[in-house]
Amino acid sequence: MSMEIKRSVCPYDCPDTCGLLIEVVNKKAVKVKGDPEHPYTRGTLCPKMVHYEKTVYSPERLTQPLLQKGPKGSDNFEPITWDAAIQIIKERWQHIIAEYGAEAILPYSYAGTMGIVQRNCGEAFFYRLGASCLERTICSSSKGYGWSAVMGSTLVPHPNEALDSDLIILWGTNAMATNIHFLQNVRAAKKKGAKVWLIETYETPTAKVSDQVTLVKPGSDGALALGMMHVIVRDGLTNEQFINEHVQGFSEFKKVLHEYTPEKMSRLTGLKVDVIEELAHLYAKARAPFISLGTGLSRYCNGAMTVRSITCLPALVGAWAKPGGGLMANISTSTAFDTSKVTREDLLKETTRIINMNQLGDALNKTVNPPLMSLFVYHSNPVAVTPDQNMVIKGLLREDLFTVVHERFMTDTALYADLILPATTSLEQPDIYRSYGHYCVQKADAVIEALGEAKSNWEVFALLAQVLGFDEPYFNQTAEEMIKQLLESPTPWLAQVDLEKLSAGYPVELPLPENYKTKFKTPSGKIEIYNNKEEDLLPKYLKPHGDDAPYWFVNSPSIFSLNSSFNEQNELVEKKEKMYLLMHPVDAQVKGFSDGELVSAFNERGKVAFVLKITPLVPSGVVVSEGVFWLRDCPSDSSVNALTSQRLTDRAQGSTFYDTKVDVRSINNI
Ligand SMILES: Nc1nc2c(c(=O)[nH]1)N[C@H]1C(S)=C(S)[C@@H](COP(=O)(O)OP(=O)(O)OC[C@H]3O[C@@H](n4cnc5c(=O)[nH]c(N)nc54)[C@H](O)[C@@H]3O)O[C@H]1N2
Ligand SMILES: Nc1nc2c(c(=O)[nH]1)N[C@H]1C(S)=C(S)[C@@H](COP(=O)(O)OP(=O)(O)OC[C@H]3O[C@@H](n4cnc5c(=O)[nH]c(N)nc54)[C@H](O)[C@@H]3O)O[C@H]1N2
Ligand code: SF4
Ligand SMILES: [Mo]
Repeated sequence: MSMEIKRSVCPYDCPDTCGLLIEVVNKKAVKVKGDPEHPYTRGTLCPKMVHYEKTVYSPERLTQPLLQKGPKGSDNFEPITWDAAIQIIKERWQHIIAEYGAEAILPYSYAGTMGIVQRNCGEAFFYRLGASCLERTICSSSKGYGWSAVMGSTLVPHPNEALDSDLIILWGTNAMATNIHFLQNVRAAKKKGAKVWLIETYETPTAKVSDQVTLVKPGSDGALALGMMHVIVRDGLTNEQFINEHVQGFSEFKKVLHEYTPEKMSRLTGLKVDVIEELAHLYAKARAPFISLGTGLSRYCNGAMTVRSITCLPALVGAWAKPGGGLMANISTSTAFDTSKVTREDLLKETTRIINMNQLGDALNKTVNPPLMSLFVYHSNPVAVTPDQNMVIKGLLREDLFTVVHERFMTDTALYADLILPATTSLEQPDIYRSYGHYCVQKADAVIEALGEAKSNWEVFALLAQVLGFDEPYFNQTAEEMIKQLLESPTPWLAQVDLEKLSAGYPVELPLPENYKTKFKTPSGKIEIYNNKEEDLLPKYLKPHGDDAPYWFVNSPSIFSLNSSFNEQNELVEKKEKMYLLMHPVDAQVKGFSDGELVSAFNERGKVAFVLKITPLVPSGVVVSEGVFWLRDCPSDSSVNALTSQRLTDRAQGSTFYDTKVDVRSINNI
C-alpha cells in the first residue's frame, strides 16, 4: 500500500481559496483536509469540501463523451469516442462558419474552476476561432466598478486587518456561507471586544455571530450610506485632517449630502431614523471601523452606485489611516499573474461581437445577426445559474442550435446538449490559483489520474485546436508548461515571493507595500468622492428596478452548495432539506398559507414551486430562497432563476439577481 499526503487548492468560486491536503492511498484520493500551514485556511474547511472525494469519485461523474440520439433534452445519450466527438464538433463548426461566419459560435463559461490556466484557456481558443465574445459579468462587475469609481486600483485591505477593528460591519455578506475563514477573524476581533453589525435583507445564518442586525429594504443600501454620511457631516464627526489630505471633492459632496436627511432615508430603507443615526455615530466614533462588503447589494439595477456610496464612508472618518480600519471589497490580485499569456487576446484577428452572459436567453431567442448557431459551455451551468431560465431553456431547445457541454456531471445544462464531453475535477488537473478574498497564491499539480476518459479544459481546447489546424505554438503545449511560463517570467509583484516555495506547491503570500492602505491608486492620488470621469460626478441615490409584484425575492447562497455546484453530493442536498421559500408570519397569514405547504412564486418571467417556511427571520414584504438547486431536486420543473431577469446593473453590465419581485400563491390555485 502506498500512502501520500499531497497539497492542492480548492478550485471553487469562493473568496477563501483554501489550501488542501489530500491523502492519496494507492493512487486514490481518500481524504481531504484543510492545510494547517495555509495562513488563511488554518486547517479548516467548509462543510461542502470536507468530503470533496465524494464529488471526485461520485458514481454520477461523466467519464465518456456522450451524443444525444433523441430530441433535445430527452436524455437519450449514447457513449462515443473522443475522436468521434471532436470530429463532430469540427464538422458542425466548419459548416456553421461557412454559412454564417465564426461569430455564430458562442462560448459560455464562468467559474467551475478558478485556476488561472484551466479557467481562462478557452478564451485563447475562441479568440483564435473568431467566435462571439462572452461578457463575463454574472458575478460582481458592478461591485468592482463602484469600488474603483472611488478608490481606483487601490489595494483592498488584508482580511487580517479586521483583527484590530473595534467595529466590524458585515454589509450584505452571508459570511457563514460564503466567507467562513474571514469569520474566524471576526470571532477573534469579537474576543478582543469588537462589535459586529450585520446589514442584511433577512436574518441569515451570519446573524448568529452579529451583535446587531439591521434589515434594510432590498436595494436601498445606497440610501442608508448617504443617510449615515449626512449624519456624520451634520454632527461634526468627520475627520477633517484626513479629508484635507486624502479626499477629492468633499466640499461638493457635503452640499449634496444635505439632501439625504435621515427622515428621507428612513422612508427609502425602511429603517427607523434612530437606527440610521445610531449606526452613523457608532461608525464615526469607532477607533477603527472595518466594513466587509458583500456582493448581494450590488446585484440590483442601482448596484454600482450603491457600492460607490458605501465606499465613501471610510473616507469621511479617515478609517483608512487607522490600523484595523477600512473597507474590504473583492481583493484584486489580478496583477500578480500575467493572465494575458493564457487568454491571448492578440489571437483575435478582428473585433467580434460581444454577448453579455446575463442575456443568454435573449441572445439565443431574439433575431441577432448572425444568429447563434452553436454554444460551447464549459465550467458553467447556465440553465441553473443564468437569469431568465425559461428563455435560456427555450433557446437550448432550438433544434438548429448545436450545443456542446464540457462537464463533470449531468447538469441541467448538460441535459440539453447535443454532445457532452467529460471533464476532470481539480484533483486531476494542474493549475495555479490566486484568490479574491486574501493575498495567497498557490500552485497545484494533479494529485490523481483523470477518471475514465475525462479531460481538462486545457486538453479539450488543445484537441480542438489541432483538428481545426491552429498552428500557433500556444496550442501545442501542456497546462504544466503554461504554468511554468507564468512562474518563469513573474510579474514584478510575484517576483517578490519565494518562487521556489510556490513552485513546490506551498501557499505563499503576496507582499503588501508599507502603508498601502493610504496609497490611493487613483488618477488624482486621492480618494475620489468626486470623480470627473463619471457621468454622475458625485454619488447619489438611485432606485432599484423591482418588478410589478408585491414581494422582493432574495435568492441568496446556501451553506451547503456553491452556486449550482455540490448538488451531486446527496448528503449536502439533504442538509438543505427542501427548497424552501421563507416568508414572514404576517404575510403568510394574510395569504392564508400554512407552514410546509407547496406554494408557487411567480412573476412575468416564470413560476417556481417552493415549500413554504414561515419564519420571523425574514421581514414582511420579502421572501427568501437559499441556494441554486438542480432541477431534479426542485418541487416543479423550474428553479430560482426562472424568476430573475436579464436586466443589467447601472454600470459594468452586471447581473441583477436580487432586483426581483414576485407574488406567491398556493400551488392548488396554479
Ligand atoms: N456556501 C456558498 N459559498 C459561496 C457561494 C455559494 O453559493 N454558497 N457563492 C460564491 C460566489 S460565486 C460568490 S460571488 C460569493 C458571494 O458572497 P457574498 O457576497 O457573501 O454573497 P452574495 O450572494 O453576494 O449575497 C450575500 C447576501 O446579500 C444579501 N442581500 C441581497 N440583497 C441585499 C441588499 O439589498 N442589501 C443588503 N444589505 N444585503 C442584501 C443576501 O440576503 C445575501 O445574504 O460567495 C461564494 N461562496
Ligand atoms: N439566483 C441566483 N443565481 C446565481 C447566483 C445567485 O446568488 N442567485 N449567483 C451567481 C454567481 S455569483 C455566479 S459566480 C454564477 C456562477 O455560475 P457558474 O460558474 O456556472 O457556477 P456553478 O453553478 O458552480 O457551475 C459550474 C459548473 O462547472 C463544472 N466544472 C467544475 N470544474 C470544471 C472544470 O475544470 N472543467 C469543466 N469543463 N467543468 C467544470 C461543475 O461541475 C459545475 O456544473 O452563478 C450566478 N447565479
Ligand atoms: S468552498 Fe471556500 S471555504 Fe470551502 S474549502 Fe473551498 S475555498 Fe474553502
Ligand atoms: Mo460569484
